[in-house]
Amino acid sequence: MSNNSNQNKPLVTHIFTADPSAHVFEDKIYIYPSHDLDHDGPDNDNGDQYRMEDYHILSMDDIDAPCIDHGEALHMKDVPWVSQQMWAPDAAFKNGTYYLYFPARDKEGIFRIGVATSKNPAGPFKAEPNYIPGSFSIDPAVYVDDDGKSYIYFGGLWGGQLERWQTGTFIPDAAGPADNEPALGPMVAELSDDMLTFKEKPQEITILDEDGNPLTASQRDKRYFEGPWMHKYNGYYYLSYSTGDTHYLVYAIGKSPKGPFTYKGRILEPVIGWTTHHSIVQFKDKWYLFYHDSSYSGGVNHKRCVKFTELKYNEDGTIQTIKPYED
Ligand code: FUB
Repeated sequence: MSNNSNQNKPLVTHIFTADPSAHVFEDKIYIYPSHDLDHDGPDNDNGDQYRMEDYHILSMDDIDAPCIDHGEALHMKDVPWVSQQMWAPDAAFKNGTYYLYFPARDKEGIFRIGVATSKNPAGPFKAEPNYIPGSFSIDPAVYVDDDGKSYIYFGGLWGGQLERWQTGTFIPDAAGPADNEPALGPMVAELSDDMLTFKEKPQEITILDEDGNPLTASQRDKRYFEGPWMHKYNGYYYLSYSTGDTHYLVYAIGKSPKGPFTYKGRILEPVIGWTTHHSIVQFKDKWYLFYHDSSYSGGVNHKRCVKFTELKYNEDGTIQTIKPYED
């Protein structure tokens, strides 16, 4: 599977990194990861072990070029509304400005999504003083469509708090749907032209099985858990995501950026470590999956390393499943 020196290896080893959102900006590959804190605290289902405090942006001039760490691009001490846990970010470019979208807990411990701006894809970024009004949960991913419209996708179960927003307000002890009920989908909203606010109330995305029925909460190897990503291939919208507690990266295809989407299959089999989180990007004439695992720390869930590998399509537009540790 590896045909150049960088593939399937940790891109950097001087810091722990995760949740890589890769983009081609200024003809280079920029990677916007989480920066995992190196601590030996306990691990739980609420994700308390993911105590990240800042972001470092990485770049590669070419797919086989050295990966550069551009240093601290944003720290939580410079974001007035944040109390802790700067989780998986994404970035977008529009109107000559780079935008960094990031989830973090506010002063009440509720996950919100913030935005910061820079004229340089590597930062440093300056955060807006408050989180995006109406934002909640985690894992923002922003897609700028060919017509110039931009969409933000977000949401994560368990520690990501998505279950708690089913009524539109935060219910601290709300449970998710029963096994026979439709699974919760990720949220989507069109962004305003200045990319700093939602243009509309976020709506839940429906993911269907191949018979046209919504995936149910019991279909844990297929249903949405966290880590949405949007890309377009041959005119179709591909929504990909993590199934969380079953540890797959999977995808669904639709004709509209807001869905509905039909489940199509797996992109990546489970990696070392609990979480799996990715992005998909075209660079020159090839497509790449950026992902992470916990291999470099010997399997510690919150000490992860970002990697990439080539992603291939079949003639019918389906994606070939990647086995992360097989050549
Ligand atoms: O990195 C913290 C959380 O772990 C992310 O927000 C999730 O997607 C999972 O990777």
